[in-house]
Amino acid sequence: MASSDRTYSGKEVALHNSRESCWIIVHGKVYDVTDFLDGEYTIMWSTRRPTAETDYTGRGVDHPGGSKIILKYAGKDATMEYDPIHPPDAITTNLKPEKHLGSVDLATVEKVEVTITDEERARQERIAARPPLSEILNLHDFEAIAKHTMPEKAWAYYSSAADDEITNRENHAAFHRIWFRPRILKNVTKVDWSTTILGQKSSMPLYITATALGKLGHPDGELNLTRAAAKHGIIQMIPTLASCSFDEIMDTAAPGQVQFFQLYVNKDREITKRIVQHAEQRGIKGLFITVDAPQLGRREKDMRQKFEAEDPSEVSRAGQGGVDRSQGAARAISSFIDPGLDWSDMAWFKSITKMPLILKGVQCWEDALEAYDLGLNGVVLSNHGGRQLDFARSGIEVLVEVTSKLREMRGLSFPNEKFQLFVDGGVRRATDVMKAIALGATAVGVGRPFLYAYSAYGPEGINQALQILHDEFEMNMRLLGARNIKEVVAEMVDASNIHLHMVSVPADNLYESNYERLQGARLREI
Ligand code: 173
Repeated sequence: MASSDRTYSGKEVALHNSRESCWIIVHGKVYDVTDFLDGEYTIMWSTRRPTAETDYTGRGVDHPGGSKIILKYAGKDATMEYDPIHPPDAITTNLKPEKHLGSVDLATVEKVEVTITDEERARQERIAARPPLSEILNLHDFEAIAKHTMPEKAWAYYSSAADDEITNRENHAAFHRIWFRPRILKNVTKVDWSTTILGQKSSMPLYITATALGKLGHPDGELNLTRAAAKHGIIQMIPTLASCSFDEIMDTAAPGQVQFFQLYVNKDREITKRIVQHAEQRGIKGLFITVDAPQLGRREKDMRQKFEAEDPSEVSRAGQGGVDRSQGAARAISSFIDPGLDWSDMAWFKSITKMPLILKGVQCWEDALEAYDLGLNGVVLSNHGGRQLDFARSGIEVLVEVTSKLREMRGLSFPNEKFQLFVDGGVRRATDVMKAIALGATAVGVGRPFLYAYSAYGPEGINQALQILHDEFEMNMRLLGARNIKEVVAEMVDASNIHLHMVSVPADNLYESNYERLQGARLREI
């Protein structure tokens, strides 16, 4: 058997290009993935090498992307295809050590021929036709450019939402039902919109929330966010399902940079414990446990992409005893998430970490109250960007009932140091953030807009997005008559219509250009 310190030539690897013997190269290492072709594959997403008990579970799951895609790279370098959609350690975690064959002399590896399709050529032309960053005026603009310049699959994954995408649209629309009651003559020469979140300084009352698969939009993935967060003094919430490894992100952070961590709870609690304690040991300042995704929602735009990408024989295997690949990588990589998580687990979390514990994905006051009564440190009122339960209400709407009920039932006032409320979903403007702050939130999370910013314009894009938000805060704090975040109070907004699920503002042309028409089923081309 080959030993893992051997170095192969590209030619040797290229000989193993069949179903019988299938080797691939990822990041300069050679792997024998023949077994993955017939169902010895299950993705484990962890920050660490597995222990003997959790390893190589081999539950007979096919490679979620199908064997075809592996065979396409048989004998070749698969790094480019592998990177965005796999956990950094997917191969090492899932493949028995004896299948890690060694290294390859990359100079001898033939470059994978990338056939440029007409579609790709057209996309490159659109990229060349992007307006200069100086013409990008707001967060909607990034979305509009990203939509036309991102690879179609990546756009479909980031932008898709559950079912009829009603909640997805509602998230931003709900902010349209809140209007300002500005104060005048306040001497607003100096305005300061910095704040503290879970006791940590932030230059704005917002944080970068967790989103999966950051490399789909740009090769540096989440590191774009880490660097921009450092530059602008805001906090990044690192996702469990980042394309970059947790440690890579932590190592990229500036000294003293504050980061939170979003946790998907693994069915194997030992793995969860290891991840949580590793995060704490590396200095994470808040643990956000996702509680709204016991199963992944149906994102049909994303699903249709997969159908179109596959050949008819693959599609017809689904539902006939074959693996249903129609929900793609996201469904497959989410299979470790424990739908059995319940309230009784919270005591366990408290026993394994001293980090502040926040539930991410709370959608009614009853659950917020329960979290408070259990001594947790806060909740994120969120519907997961409209990607989970369609017709879940917006976080900003839920905020109004949570503050009111917790005031009534526990005498709490908000914002509250001990039990902090966060909102995410639909935030596109500093005014959206200010509405949430006025209504009692400590801060809001922003996800997709930052993905679009770096997908469309790379690191400068995310930098510009944050600068735009700073500029919007400066102006709108003055116009509202608030000199600091404490002065952004409930009396400054009229949210009396928040529970009316309709929008009475003029038709929003931004919606027309950014949100896509939902597609019905289409005939395949024959
Ligand atoms: O919203 C998501 O896409 C998400 O949270 C997720 C969950 C599991 C796997 C991939 C993405």
